[in-house]
Amino acid sequence: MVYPTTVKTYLERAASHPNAAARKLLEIMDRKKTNLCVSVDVTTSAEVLEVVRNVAPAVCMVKTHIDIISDFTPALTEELAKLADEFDFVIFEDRKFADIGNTVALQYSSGVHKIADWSHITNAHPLPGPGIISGLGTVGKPKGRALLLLAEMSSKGNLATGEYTKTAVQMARDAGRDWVVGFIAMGRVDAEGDPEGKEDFLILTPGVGLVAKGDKLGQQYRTPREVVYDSGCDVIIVGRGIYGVQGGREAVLAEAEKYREEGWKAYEERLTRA
Ligand code: 5BU
Repeated sequence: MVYPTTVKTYLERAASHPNAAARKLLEIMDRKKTNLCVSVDVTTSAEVLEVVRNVAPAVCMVKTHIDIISDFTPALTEELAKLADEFDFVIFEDRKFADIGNTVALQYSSGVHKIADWSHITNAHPLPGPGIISGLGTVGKPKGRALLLLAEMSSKGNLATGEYTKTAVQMARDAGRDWVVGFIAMGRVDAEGDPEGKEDFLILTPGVGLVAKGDKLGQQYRTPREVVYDSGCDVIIVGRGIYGVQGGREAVLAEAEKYREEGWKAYEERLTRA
């Protein structure tokens, strides 16, 4: 089945999106011709900034795990925000909130990381129920931020399947896409219940690799084409496959370019699929 959202351009979808962060992302994707998000899972501020500077021309989004940085200071997120403006990308803190509404609101706004101050997009497990969405919304909505729900995961044996995934999609529908703009998922989990593609959720997909098929800890990889063309996802998320390549700065950018090209080709082909 050709799901209607997958034959619309990112720019067309930007035009009708009610959320400012999602609109910004879709516009950047169109402008830079990229659906690549690089996941910067390195553990010092200097390494994060180095990887980001290397891959910046090729990405629409940079994904962080800010709690793995051993020498974190606010200077890091200030610099990331500057780079995001300069190189035209959005920042996605992959925080995977998973507590009651009151607690996640504090985790999102406060502590040392103050995630809502610099991260355009973050994500949450639907596990605790709709209170997690409203709790995060009290902090993120006034700032024009966006939330993704984890409807599926890439790791072997994960429990986000079947009814759980369906409930996650329903929770997003109930919340409205002016705040919940889409899902972490492996495919178009939103197709059922919206056959005409009127809702237009974003699907962001980790577990993407051109060479490796997985790691020793349950990660599973698919190619950009499988993710974007076969499964209709919107953004490919790549970590070790890009920042892990040997050969220094040029090699890292060259690898990012390779993923960008593969992801973009798959997107262009799906637009014209009959
Ligand atoms: P990798 O190096 O490309 O395997 O990194 C993948 C990143 O995406 C890493 O930061 C994970 O935390 C993240 N991820 C994932 O791999 N799978 C998931 O289901 C989710 C996030 Br949700």
